Amino acid sequence: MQIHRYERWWMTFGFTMLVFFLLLIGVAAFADNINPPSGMQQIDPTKVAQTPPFDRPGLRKLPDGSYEAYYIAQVFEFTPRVLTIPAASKVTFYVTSADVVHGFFIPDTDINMMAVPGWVNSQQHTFTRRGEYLLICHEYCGIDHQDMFAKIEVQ
Ligand SMILES: [Cu+2]
Repeated sequence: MQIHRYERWWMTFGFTMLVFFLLLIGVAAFADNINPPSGMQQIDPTKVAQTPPFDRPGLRKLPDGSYEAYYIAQVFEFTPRVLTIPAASKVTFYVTSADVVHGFFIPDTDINMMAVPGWVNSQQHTFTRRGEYLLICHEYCGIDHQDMFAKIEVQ
């Protein structure tokens, strides 16, 4: 079989790049210990409403003055639908899904998560501006996805 010289150079370049990038992934995974998220809290998606702390979704004040907010995402609503938070407080949001994958997004903040059945996702935010915030689902979850939202009032 006759392979043109340029074709051989190009195949050598492609193969070299493939090996180089596989090596980079190997170094990142094993030497630098960079891996997909693990050690996340798990939950039985069929028993979310009975599993503490999601059996009482809502806001909890911690001894250090910060807050924890527990949310359940389920077609096509968030529980709780309205949450009132004191201004300038640090809130850790915990969210899980009781059915399919949902989004958990609060525009104008850095809260942007996925609510995945079987897993508890969390993110922290300090609300410095008073007012009303919208919490929306930004992962298509079904026929009424566009109506899946909740409200957060910062007072
Ligand atoms: Cu949705």
